[in-house]
Amino acid sequence: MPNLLILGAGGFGHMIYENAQATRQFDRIAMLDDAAKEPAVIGKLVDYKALRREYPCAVAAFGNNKMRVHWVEKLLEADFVVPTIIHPSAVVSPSAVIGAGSFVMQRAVVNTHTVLGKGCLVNCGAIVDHDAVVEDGAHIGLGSVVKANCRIGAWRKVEAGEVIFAARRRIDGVGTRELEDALYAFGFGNQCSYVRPFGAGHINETYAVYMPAEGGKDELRYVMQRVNKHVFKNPGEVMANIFGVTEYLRGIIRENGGDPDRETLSYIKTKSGENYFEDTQGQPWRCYNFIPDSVCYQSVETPEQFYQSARSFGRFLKQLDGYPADTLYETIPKFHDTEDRLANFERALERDVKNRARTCKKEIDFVLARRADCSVLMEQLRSGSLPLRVTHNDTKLNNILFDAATGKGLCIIDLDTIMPGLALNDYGDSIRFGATRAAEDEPDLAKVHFDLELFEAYTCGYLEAAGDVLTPAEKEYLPWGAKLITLECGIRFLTDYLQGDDYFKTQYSTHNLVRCRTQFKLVEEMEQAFGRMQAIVKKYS
Ligand code: ADP
Ligand code: GN1
Ligand code: MG
Repeated sequence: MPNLLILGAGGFGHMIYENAQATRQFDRIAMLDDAAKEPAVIGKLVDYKALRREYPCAVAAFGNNKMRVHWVEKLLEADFVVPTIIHPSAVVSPSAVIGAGSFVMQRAVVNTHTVLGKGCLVNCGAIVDHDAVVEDGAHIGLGSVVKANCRIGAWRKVEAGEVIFAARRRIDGVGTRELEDALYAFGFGNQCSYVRPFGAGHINETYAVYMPAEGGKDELRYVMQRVNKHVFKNPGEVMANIFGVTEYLRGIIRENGGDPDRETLSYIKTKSGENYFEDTQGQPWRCYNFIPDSVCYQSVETPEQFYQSARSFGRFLKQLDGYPADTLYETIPKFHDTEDRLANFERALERDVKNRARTCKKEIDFVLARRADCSVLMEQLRSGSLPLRVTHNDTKLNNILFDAATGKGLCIIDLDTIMPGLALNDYGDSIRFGATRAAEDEPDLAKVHFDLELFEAYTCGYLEAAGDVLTPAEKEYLPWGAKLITLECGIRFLTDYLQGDDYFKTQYSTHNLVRCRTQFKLVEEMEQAFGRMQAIVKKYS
């Protein structure tokens, strides 16, 4: 065993002397001091170089933080081995990295992945928790606590009994205190590389959350969303539905040999165990795992892709066939009650708060001419000829993720509106958005057409996947589902336009009116093609 030289023979030096003895790693231990006279002191500090051969190991036991680091550096320069002295009663994680000449005293704890620089002192009973960084020469005082992920600067003294909380890092892409609070609430704040806005929904605010990955790259790992509280008045109920349904789906997917981590969303609870986080403004935030190697499309590219989305939505209906519908909250009351949507429209028209009715007379007349249509499915529901099922209620193409490798539908997203509803509405909403090559907000109506080839692809996929669940009456009314949900959606856009755009996100003042017009153009073309739509449905029933 080597001999050890301790520089400094004050009270602290003597503690280090005892601790070095307790480690049983050294043979002879001697001290250097300019003032103290006692048998263990064999010379002055300036003698250190001359003693290197006899004492190959040396430490600097000075209470002054800067002086301790200064001497550690001099000892290293002079080719001494400068060991760390860790008392046997201290608990030091095997993953902790501790620099030259640092001391960990009796009953101190240095936890997982902690990094200590050189010449540090973790005094008796102090705790340095996981992932903390303690820079050169810092002194962590008696019985103090440095909490996880904290950084203690060089030469800093943490007082006895003090508790240090992690200061927040600045995260790239985070522009608001609320988003930052949400990231910390879900436990990503300390590692997160950056955040960016994500997706193209009309309702929520969505962010992609990147984390450091192997090879120094960043990886999209989580999706963080601020739920629109104006639309969803009771976020607790929305989240209860979502946790209930996704956990149920996991079981079904597993039973069928699928991959529950890819085929349904996995929502994450906050660090305090809540299923969403409420920020200081009362806005709700939630978070789920991003599904790697998945793609989300804003418009249909090929009939095959639309067919695949139909299979997915059909399968979704089937998977939820046994879900206890009475446990679901109605997150938006009367969501697809077309008669109620019509009544709201008529109220908005009467009030005309923005004086916009004069700019959309044609669209208003379009609705008024179809007032009776708004009751067609509602009457079937009331008479019991169409059943209530657990439905998604917002089945447009950008609410499904595709597998990037196979091109098949992978996972249904945007589960806010899962409620008891009509299967026809789910089928119809997919047709509304996807059975056309034009965007929902295409301003040039000459480009907006209802596409029967796409209609057929979807109908085929939906009936293949869900045909055995649907009743003959449901199948018969599928074309009505397509036409009425398109009319209803147009009515909703028009209502929002009349009310001043306080529901759907808009980019310009007539955005909702432009959206309404595309919907009504599609309704008109569906009306013209209604017989052919019925024939196609029949072909696949
Ligand atoms: P909204 O109610 O605002 O439509 P969504 O949950 O549908 O909220 O999310 C908005 C958009 O974000 C989606 O349409 C999609 O474009 C994108 N998005 C959300 N989650 C994912 C995901 N896991 N992968 C890819 N895109 C996603
Ligand atoms: C909204 O949330 P998002 O963008 O997927 C709306 C749907 C409309 C759709 C029109 C909760 O869907 O009902 O059909 O816009 N969602 C809600 O594009 O109102
Ligand atoms: Mg969406």
